[in-house]
Amino acid sequence: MRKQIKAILIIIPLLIAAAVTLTFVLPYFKQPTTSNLGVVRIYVNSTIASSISAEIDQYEQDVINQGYPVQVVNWSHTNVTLLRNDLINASIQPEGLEGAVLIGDLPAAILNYWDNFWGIFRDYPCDLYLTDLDGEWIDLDVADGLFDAHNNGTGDIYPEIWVGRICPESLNNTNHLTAYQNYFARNHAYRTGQLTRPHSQLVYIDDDWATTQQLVDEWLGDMTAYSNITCIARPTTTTNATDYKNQLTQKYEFVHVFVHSWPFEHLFGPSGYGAEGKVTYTDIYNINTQALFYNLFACSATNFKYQTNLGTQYLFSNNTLVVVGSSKIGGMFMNSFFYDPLSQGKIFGESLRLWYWNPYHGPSSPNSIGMTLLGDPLLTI
Ligand SMILES: [Ca+2]
Ligand SMILES: [Ca+2]
Ligand SMILES: [Ca+2]
Repeated sequence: MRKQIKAILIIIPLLIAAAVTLTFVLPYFKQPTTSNLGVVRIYVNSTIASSISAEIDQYEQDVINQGYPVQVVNWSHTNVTLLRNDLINASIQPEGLEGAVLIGDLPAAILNYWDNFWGIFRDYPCDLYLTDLDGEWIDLDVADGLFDAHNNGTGDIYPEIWVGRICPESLNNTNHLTAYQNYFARNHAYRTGQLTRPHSQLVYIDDDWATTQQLVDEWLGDMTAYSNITCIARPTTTTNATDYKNQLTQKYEFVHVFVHSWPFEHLFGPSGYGAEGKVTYTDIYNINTQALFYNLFACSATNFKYQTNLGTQYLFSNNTLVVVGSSKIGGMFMNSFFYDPLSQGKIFGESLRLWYWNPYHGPSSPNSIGMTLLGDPLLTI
């Protein structure tokens, strides 16, 4: 007994000394956010807030039940810089910031780029502007209000937070209030286990990304979130508009499609001419789509500034909860950097944020910078 006390008396001062030494030697390490969740800010366009207040109340409670501190904000400013500044301010508060859900028509940064293929400048909304909080965004030609360049600023060009948008207001074929109500109803149903699918994924790869079996195998090798995968790719004639429309009525949980596209239609067949048929936003509207989640490797499909863009049409169709895709020419490469976190139970927003940190197609890649999340970024597969 006496020996033990003696040992303890010797050990305690040693531990204190070690702790004091470590305090001075080691730099401050940030706690992993998974063990101490930061705030989720839910921004609601103030013009619709009262009409969907019951839905927002339920959604807020659902996010609190996930373990996040939640702040609901009614937002009326149309200037995207004010929204970004609000996010920056929230991120430097002691409780930290995980991300934001943008409900209703809320501002977006518009970027300008040179489309090599068509030889014209195009504009697209870029939500990386709202998630990279310490990088710098530059409008070289102040008069046009379009951002042209992105650099490290005081930090880096990578995203610190995530955002997702829930807004049906670009659709002219859908009652917007009903679309919000239905979306939040199925969102709550999914969260409470009343909307389910077999844990399965359709990987649908049209001609130009399925030129060889080896290429198909490379895409499939990165689809790490599901073990039950149906791949339709070769021969290349098996992938076409008629077949794809039929596949959308099947009960997959997740659809990942590779196909040439405009914001408002998919163009099946090689080189983007639609030789194997088109799938328009009207088709998506009319089909009883069954999947809950989509990854659209489909140029400009989530350009949510276009009326009746495909991404928004998918999101407010039947059962859909999340659509990931590109608002410009491009789409997701290095898919395992997105699917690995999803398979580990991370939420969609965080999975897309982590994907941006991949070594080859990060924020400096023109293929990546339009990546957008439509729907609830707090869901998991
Ligand atoms: Ca500009
Ligand atoms: Ca950054
Ligand atoms: Ca095909």
